[in-house]
Amino acid sequence: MKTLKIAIQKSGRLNEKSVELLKNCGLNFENYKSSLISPVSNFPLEILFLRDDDIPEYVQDGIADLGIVGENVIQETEVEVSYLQRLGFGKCSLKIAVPNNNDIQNLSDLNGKAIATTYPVILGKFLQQQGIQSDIRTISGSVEISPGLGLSDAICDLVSTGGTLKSNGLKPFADVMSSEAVLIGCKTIEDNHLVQELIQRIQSVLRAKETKYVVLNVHRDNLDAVTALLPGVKSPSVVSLAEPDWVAVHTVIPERDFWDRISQLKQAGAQGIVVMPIEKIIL
Ligand code: PRT
Ligand code: ZN
Repeated sequence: MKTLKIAIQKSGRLNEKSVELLKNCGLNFENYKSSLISPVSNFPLEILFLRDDDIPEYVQDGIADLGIVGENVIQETEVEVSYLQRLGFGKCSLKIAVPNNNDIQNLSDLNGKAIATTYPVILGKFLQQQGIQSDIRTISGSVEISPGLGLSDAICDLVSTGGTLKSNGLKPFADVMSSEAVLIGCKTIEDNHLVQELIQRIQSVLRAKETKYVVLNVHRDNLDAVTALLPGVKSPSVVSLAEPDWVAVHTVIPERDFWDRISQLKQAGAQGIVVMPIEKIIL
């Protein structure tokens, strides 16, 4: 059986979450900071640790079969790869930002202005779509200081908390793209059964992360009202208790509307609500 290769970031913002995800998929490997390649002992897979900028091309060229990288890097390198799975971490947006005390009000005010960025390809396409002609200044880092130094009128950079913009006297002005880490594959790999197995494992981990396991007690008189609020994977499990008028209900609740759902359950008569994390959900 051919051993697959997956490229992940060696160090940086995506490294820890990428390693954690693969480990949660049950893959055993060493995460040596010094090594470039690490074999997985219980799956025909090798992990390549690379700079994130190199990952899309390695995958496109088939040097790695799979990769985990930010969508922003994929779009900027304009590679031909398949998007296999969004991974829900490394979320950020690429934004145009302008100095706080600035007369730029509308996108058209960017005509003729200089915008500094490390994402000239994505920014160029965005401005073209908007019919704006700016002077794109490609720089390799510390984009946020360039207006203060008089090198540009605006910047286009990744933003997550917005703290970097704020501390450099800049404000977000326009959204260019939103991004998160994604699993990509080379064009020929999608149907490979090992890739399918890995995608299923990743999906079961992601599903579990979005969901909580909940056990609660309820008087039989209130059982219908409580179960009406609960989806479960199929439907909630109802278990008898030693106290004949009471039952325990076991179910799963989506993380996103968790607190709303819990307060509705309490109002409907649920008591002793116990909430637990879930490791995996296999459908
Ligand atoms: O060494 P290597 O080349 O592998 O890494 P790198 O230094 O190029 O990338 P790295 O580790 O900084 O980021 C990897 C990926 O994380 C990016 O390609 C994005 O997909 C994602 N990501 C998520 C971010 C951010 N959030 C982010 N906030 N990448 C960079 N930033 C930077 C941004 O450029 C700016 O300088 O953080 C600053 C803004 O952050 P806030 O929180 O102040 O808004
Ligand atoms: Zn990089």
